[in-house]
Amino acid sequence: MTYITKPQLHHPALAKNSLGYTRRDYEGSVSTLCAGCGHDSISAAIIQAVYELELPPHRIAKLSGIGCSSKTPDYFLGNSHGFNTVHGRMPSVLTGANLANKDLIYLGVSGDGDSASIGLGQFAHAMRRGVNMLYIVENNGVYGLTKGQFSATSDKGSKSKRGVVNHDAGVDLVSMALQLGATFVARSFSGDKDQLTPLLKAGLMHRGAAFIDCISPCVQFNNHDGSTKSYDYVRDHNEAVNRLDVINPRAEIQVDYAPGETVRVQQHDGSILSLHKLAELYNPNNRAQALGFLQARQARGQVVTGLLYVDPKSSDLHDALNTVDAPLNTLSERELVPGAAALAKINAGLR
Ligand SMILES: Cc1ncc(C[n+]2csc(CCOP(=O)(O)OP(=O)(O)O)c2C)c(N)n1
Ligand code: SF4
Ligand SMILES: [Mg+2]
Repeated sequence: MTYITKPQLHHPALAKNSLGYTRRDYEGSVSTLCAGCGHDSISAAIIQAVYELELPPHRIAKLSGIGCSSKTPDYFLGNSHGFNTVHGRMPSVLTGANLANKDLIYLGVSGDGDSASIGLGQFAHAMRRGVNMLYIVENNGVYGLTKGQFSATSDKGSKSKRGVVNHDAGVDLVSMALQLGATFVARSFSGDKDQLTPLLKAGLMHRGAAFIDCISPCVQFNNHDGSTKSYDYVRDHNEAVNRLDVINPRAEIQVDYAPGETVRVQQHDGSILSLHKLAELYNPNNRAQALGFLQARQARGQVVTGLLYVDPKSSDLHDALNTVDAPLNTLSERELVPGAAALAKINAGLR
């Protein structure tokens, strides 16, 4: 929470999207995070992505847990729905909200402590159920808010600011998301806005569980030699598998691509992901190969970034539950409580 208010006036010449909103209309309050924190760069990329997607702010619901990362939804999308939940509990609250109103676009924001430590079970079940959302972990390898303890994503052998070595194996949320059945899995870096912004756009438009693990250096507690989540380490070890463009269905679809070098994937809403291959033979439609590729590169000390896996035929929890088309929160009491005769018919069908 910040008490510094932002001026409401916009420069009249600021560019507007087709809804008449400027980029500033998607901002939130002034950030209170440390200057240089990677999380602020992710907030800036989210604002850019939603502005470019031309989404009405009232159609978005942002939910988070507890941590510096989970504070960030206060700093973007100030006119959207928001719920700051309990530490590690964002996925279950988001699942409930999504079941009640499937018409909103859900953005879950979490930290590595929030998702890989206390909230690991919640993360796992949201992925395997295919909750329709974009789930972002702002991964700095530490508990930033509580002063820099190792988190479960800290790599084995990495060092804390005071030189203490982490002896525990790190949890890799990207591998977990792939194994658990997420239908859109990516990793990016807060310092690479060109890669991150289109990934956010594609993830927001994806139907099903979309997951982005975003390495986001903590300048206060984890940006030193010996850390594998520092700005220098990620810049030196970044192995991008592809570059992504997202073409909105509203815009005229014009893609300049050379066969063999670009993969085009159409999403449910009609948007087209145009993937420019960088890593030789990298195929983003093969879950098993994505896991193998990740592990092989990880063994070489590389941080693989880009869109690692996407299922173009993805489905979500509502498809699995076969819910009605109308959002459940719009149904009347008569529809929700159909009476004794309807209940008797259902019971008879189960005998
Ligand atoms: C139930 C509960 N346990 C512990 C805490 C203390 N706590 C607050 S934030 C946090 C860790 C945050 O780490 P992370 O999710 O990585 O966020 P970061 O601050 O690094 O962005 C902890 C342990 C809490 N708020 N609630
Ligand atoms: S403590 Fe670390 S994670 Fe928290 S705001 Fe500062 S730099 Fe960011
Ligand atoms: Mg953290």
